[in-house]
Amino acid sequence: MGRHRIGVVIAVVFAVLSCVSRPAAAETGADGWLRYAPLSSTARAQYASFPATVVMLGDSPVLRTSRDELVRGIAGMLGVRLASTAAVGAGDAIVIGRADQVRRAVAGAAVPADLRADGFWVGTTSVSGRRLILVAGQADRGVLYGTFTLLRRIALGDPLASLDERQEPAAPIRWVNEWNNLDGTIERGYAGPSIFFENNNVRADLTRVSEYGRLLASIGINGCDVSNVNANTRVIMPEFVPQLVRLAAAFRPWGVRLSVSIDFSSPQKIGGLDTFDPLDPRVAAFWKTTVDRIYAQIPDFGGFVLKADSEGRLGPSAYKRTHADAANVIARALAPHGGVLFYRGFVYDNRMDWRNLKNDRARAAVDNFKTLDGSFDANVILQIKNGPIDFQVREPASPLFGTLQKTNQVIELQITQEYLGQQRHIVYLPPMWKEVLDFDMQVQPKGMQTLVRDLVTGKAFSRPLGGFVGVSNVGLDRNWLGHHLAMSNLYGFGRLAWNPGLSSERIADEWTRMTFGDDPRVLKAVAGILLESWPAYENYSGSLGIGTLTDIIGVHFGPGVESSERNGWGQWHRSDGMGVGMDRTVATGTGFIGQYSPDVARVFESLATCPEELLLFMHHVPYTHRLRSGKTVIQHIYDQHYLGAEQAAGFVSRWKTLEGLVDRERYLEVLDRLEFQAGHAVVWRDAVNTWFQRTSGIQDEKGLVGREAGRVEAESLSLTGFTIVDVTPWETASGGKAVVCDSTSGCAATFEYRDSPGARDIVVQYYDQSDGASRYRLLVAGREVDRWRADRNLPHVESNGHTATRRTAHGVSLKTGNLIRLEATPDGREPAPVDYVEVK
Ligand code: GCW
Repeated sequence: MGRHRIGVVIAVVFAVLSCVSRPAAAETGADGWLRYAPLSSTARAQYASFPATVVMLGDSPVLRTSRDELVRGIAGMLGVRLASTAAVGAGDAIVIGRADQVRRAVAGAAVPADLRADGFWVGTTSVSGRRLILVAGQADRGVLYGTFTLLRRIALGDPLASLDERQEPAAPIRWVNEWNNLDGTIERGYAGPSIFFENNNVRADLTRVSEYGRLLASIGINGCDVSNVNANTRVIMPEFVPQLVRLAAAFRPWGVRLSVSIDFSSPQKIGGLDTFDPLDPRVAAFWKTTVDRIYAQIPDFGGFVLKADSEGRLGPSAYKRTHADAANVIARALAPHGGVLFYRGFVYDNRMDWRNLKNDRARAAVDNFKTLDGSFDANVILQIKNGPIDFQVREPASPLFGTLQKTNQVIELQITQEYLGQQRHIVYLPPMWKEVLDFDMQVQPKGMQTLVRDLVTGKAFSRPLGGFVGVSNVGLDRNWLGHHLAMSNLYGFGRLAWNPGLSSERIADEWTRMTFGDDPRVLKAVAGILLESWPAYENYSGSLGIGTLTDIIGVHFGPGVESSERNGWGQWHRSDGMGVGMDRTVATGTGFIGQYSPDVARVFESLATCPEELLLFMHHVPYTHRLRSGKTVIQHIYDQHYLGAEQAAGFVSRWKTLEGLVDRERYLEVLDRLEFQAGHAVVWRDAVNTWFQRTSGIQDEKGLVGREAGRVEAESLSLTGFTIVDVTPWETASGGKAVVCDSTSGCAATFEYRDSPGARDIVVQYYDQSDGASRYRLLVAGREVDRWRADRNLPHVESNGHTATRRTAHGVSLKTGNLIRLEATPDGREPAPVDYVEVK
């Protein structure tokens, strides 16, 4: 056999093999919801007469992307390889192009003449016996969005026969922000290093950026700020601009405009000036030169995001100038090029005196921006976080949305789960976002609703620019966000930015079908987990509007109830021996409630009408205050934490019903995260509950708090080599203490099982610090029943609420009198810490 023939044979064998094993190999999560998995034969049947040709009218990078995506999607889902042509011919076809072109090419097509920016129409028509599917965009981007919509319809198994759909986005701004640093790290990123930068440069290989552009385009996102709002001046320096050119090029075929974050002191830091005073003409000249230089190389550059006078960033206050002065000087440089300036509303004093009960960080946004309404230039957009504090598990809608009427605004939502479990917990966010978007600010004349979504889209006060910004922070992890299920949040953000009227249920259903297929058992289990996940997380991390009771001055992950108090950061919940909550009333508190319209304020101000999920955000009440259920606040706190932990445990059992229905890789990876979450929910529950029990001095009337059945403290076991240590904060260890091992040859803790014989779960709570990978072995009567390494890469180097982790050995057969032995070997600086063992 000649070399050539051997090559052919190998290629054929390889093709056959890779075909056979393809579904398994492909499921890394890299394609997100754009898997284009083959449709089931029943679903495929209804597309039996699908055209085999795509006609692309006109030509541009975005049109080519649209066509190629269509070819890819149809090949994947229907197994049809579309032929591509440039003109409508004799047979059936899918025709894609701008509305004017489609109208010209297909006589009588019902293409609307007045599509708004980014809008499209998809429909079917028949011309002299030929069946045509038409995708007509207002401009190229609309064609792309229309194409993705057609593909989604097929993926969801919708019939196409009577397709006649016009869509336009709710708002022009649908952007993501990525808090990426130039060194490749990501602030509040939980899925690996940056896809954009490494070693202070743009990465050499930008494949992942194009792939990200594809995901973004598929949900209608049209802009991306790639650099951290805690900005690095280098990103706009002349020598860096050619690198930005490469990023813009990677995004361009997907209709995503590039933007970067800027440092307000740049004129001084990199411009050679002795000032960055926004009213100094030399400063204006610096911004103009800088901006002109960028646009000369990136004509479709989007603009800048600016965080000024916030968390240590320099801003206009250095020169006693206003936020409007600061925004406008830069906006004026951008305006001639069509660029926009996002000015962040997240401005507050982080050195507030906590002793003063009238101080309130929640007031900051309105206090800072109210008087400036109307003084921003037309291309300035105020970027406002959904709530007045900072992405907590429950906050009211920021009153700033209703305060600004002559200023463009966008809502900033956080897709990355900074305070919400950092993608180690599943928290499906559309229900939370929708509560804010659907909140009625009541700032228009009586009888008229002023929903937050109509304020941010610009509809309520006819503002030309408005919309949605999502802080996404995807990383190099193949599945983008670290947790396969977390992609539902990126998907949900885009879908809501396009149409905030969509329901959370519908979004969850769409996403699940495309991500995991349409088996009804999968749909039910996944929807169940997603829709219950925010309430569950709220239940175990901080209910009644108290805020996420995490270590707020640290990594924002695990419990740390007291960290909010007695510091200048203003995330106070003001729990003391008598009561809990921030008094934000006008009558006796900080007056924050008075920042809402009178009708809204009236509801929040009164204990009788304040929604209970926001009770402790708005009021300080005694622990014995009775809720509408008749329960006291303190008992409610205890009970909700038990409920939340149970819900998280339920996610594991629901997911387990999907074994064999979901591909192995994603099944196991999701299972691993859900099991961690269920364990960490217990950590949360116990930390918060024991803290409140000790602080309030009021016992749990159900007698559960602090008395977990079957639990034995590590410090009470018979220890070989282990030493007993205090854990800080105390509530993050059962009994406040743990044991650690300082001997490289390992330590052991043993105890005798005294209960009745049977199959039991043995739980070990240990601390998985990030500075080592200790090894553990669990033995019963000398036989190993479990072994593991503490290598989860949790975000801390100490034993505390961030690193507390539970490991369960299921169904271990125990006899009365068995010796249970835990062996532990430290690694690096991690001393194999153990908190307790539980037999259940
Ligand atoms: O939530 C806080 C984060 C900071 C972030 C800041 C902001 C980028 O903890 O990491 O900084 O908000 O939004 O500016």
